Amino acid sequence: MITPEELFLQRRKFMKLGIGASVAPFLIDSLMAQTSFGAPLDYLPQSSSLKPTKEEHATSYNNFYEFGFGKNDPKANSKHFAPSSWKIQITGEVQNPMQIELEDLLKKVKLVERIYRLRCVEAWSMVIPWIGFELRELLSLVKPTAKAKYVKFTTLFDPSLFPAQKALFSSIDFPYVEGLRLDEANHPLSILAVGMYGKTLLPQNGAPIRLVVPWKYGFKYIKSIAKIELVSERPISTWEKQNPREYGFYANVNPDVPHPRWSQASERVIGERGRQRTLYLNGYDKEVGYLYDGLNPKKLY
Ligand SMILES: Nc1nc2c(c(=O)[nH]1)N[C@H]1C(S)=C(S)[C@@H](COP(=O)(O)O)O[C@H]1N2
Ligand SMILES: [Mo]
Repeated sequence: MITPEELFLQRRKFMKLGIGASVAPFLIDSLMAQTSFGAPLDYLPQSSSLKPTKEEHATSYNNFYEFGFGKNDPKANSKHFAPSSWKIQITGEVQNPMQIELEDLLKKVKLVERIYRLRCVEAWSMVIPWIGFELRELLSLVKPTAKAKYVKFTTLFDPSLFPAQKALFSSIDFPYVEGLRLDEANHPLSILAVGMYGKTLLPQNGAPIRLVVPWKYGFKYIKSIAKIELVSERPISTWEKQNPREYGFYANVNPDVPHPRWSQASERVIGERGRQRTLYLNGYDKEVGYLYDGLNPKKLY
């Protein structure tokens, strides 16, 4: 349990962080304006027993290929990432398409904190206290049409901000693309994060806005989102395109479906000594399991 007092202290910490990334201040304003911040903290019974990974690890051991392939590259190569504003386009099969400044979008949604497990397909894991809002809130603003079956997300393409997007040869295609089925996107566990550890998201973690879907492998958590499209056909995500045998569209965490080159039965816990058993749907079976009734996880990985 996190007490109201602790929340208050967190808010103050948040305020003090007004400097730094230039996209930060509006987020703090919007958080301060919201009285309901933190209300669903105990939304998940298990979240109170989760021990967050040290912030230092979560902000320095990263995957963000736009800043390089090494785990330390995103932190090292994003020092000058400071866009002065951030527009998001929400388009496709929707009744109310919009192009909106993140600052304005955040006035229309309710920010919450969610402590979730994160499991990377590379068999390591962390626990992260996110700040964000439910994706379904944004979807209800744009009103998907009856033809909308999937949500497609695209990272900003701007080589002046993301150095690796300049490279002629790269192991993955840019811009990075991800997707969810519409019912997955509408699930209350799916959030768009704008902060973590009580602070505005840092560039290496996908500033200013990234997806978080805790029952799926980390590569679904697309960072620095510029475009969200409602589509009728299933999008092909970046890693699926790169190697469809190894990375599927669903990417649901499953200890019984090994990666072709390694087991997924256990995970290295970042910042801890040992490994732990990996849980089906990363421990969120009770919440999201019904979404996959009748799907063969060995085929639809
Ligand atoms: N645009 C973009 N988003 C991305 C990636 C990336 O390379 N580019 N890497 C993914 C992978 S593989 C993981 S495990 C998570 C890591 O998030 P973190 O560095 O904040 O822990 O981001 C995901 N989102
Ligand atoms: Mo990952």
